[in-house]
Amino acid sequence: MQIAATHTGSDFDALASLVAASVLYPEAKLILPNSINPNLKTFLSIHKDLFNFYSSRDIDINKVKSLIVVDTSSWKRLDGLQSLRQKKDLEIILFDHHVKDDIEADHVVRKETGAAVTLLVQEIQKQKKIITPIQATLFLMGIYEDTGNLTFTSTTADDAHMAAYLLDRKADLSILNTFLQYAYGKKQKDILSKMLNKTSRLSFGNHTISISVVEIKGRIQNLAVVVQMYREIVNVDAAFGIFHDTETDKCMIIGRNVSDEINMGLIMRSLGGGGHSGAGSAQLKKVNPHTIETMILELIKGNQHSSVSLSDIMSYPVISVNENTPTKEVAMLLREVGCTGFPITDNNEKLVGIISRRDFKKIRKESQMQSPVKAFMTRNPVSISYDKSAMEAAKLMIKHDIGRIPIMKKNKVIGIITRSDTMLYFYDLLPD
Ligand SMILES: [Mn+2]
Repeated sequence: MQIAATHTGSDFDALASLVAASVLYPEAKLILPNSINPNLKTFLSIHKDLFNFYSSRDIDINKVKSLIVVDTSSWKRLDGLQSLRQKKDLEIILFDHHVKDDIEADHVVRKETGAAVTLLVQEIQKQKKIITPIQATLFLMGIYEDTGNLTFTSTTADDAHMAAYLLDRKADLSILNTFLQYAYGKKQKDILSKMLNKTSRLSFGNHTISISVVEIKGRIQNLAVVVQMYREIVNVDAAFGIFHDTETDKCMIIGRNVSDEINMGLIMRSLGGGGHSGAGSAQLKKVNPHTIETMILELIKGNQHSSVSLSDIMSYPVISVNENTPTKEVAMLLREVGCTGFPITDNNEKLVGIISRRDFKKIRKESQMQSPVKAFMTRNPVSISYDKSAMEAAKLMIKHDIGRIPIMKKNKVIGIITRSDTMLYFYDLLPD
């Protein structure tokens, strides 16, 4: 007899890996551990008939000749199958994304992917096995749950490739959302309402943040989901939850961010944790949660990409040219100053256009060089306010395919920002 097993406290990755194992090994009996996560229970209460699961008590352990283990490499995480450990001539096949542990297998597929099911789906794809849309949905749930919808830093290109493959195989995103939502249960709901009760918003330059300190008792799962929802409801760019576990005096810090100017990973790494620009977490022992709050604020203030505004990095003084200046003079001035374009203003110094090399290509005859520059300039130029960030300027340049943007203060051009200004800034080539 061949059986497939996974770790206790099964999550969607474990369940998906188990079902994927049955696609690769149709003879295998699937052993579902006695303890599984609540959102899995909800899923199974509806889908159980589709899968044929056994409990370790239902099978005769002595008849097991082959054991497939998925999503764990540790014997102690295999519920009720400990006696197999002593069994001689037992074939073991292992698929796992965790580091090596005490299960010695005859055939091992181990890679540090975000989800274990990714490894099994790769094999399914390779062997051209047919899977149903429901299987594809479950496998994708495994990938999404273990990779935080492909956003955790543990995510690999393999996970994303297999997610694409499963969408191709008709994985149903609406079903997936319904069941992954259950990660948000009563405990999570209570914490979210606590956070919302004493919410505060702070503005830093161009972005808004919110930090919330909440006391919890013991380990609570899926706090990241809570912070994610909190950020969306409070509608800030970056949200931080500092969860103080009063039993262990540990603080779990979780951050979610959508601003280009805050790097959550950087902040969390400074606190001893990790992450990437959009999401991160850290854990600190025996530190007052309000001290952590202050630390986060200091880190955001100290983040130079967030505090520098355009007026700090623009080119100035800016030379602007009156719209009635003959084009020939403008061309000479450009050569003299050694730049590639000027803002054009009217007699009231109002910005009316911009002239750049590209505009000079419109000139066909030498005589046209006598015409005022307003004949060739680009009208309605894109401009930006001096208190905006370099990132916003860069985004405008990409959106409008332009290399320079006049910087405005109270309807006056006070400077210009060029593509090279933003490049220098982003690559930290500017002196402090
Ligand atoms: Mn896993």
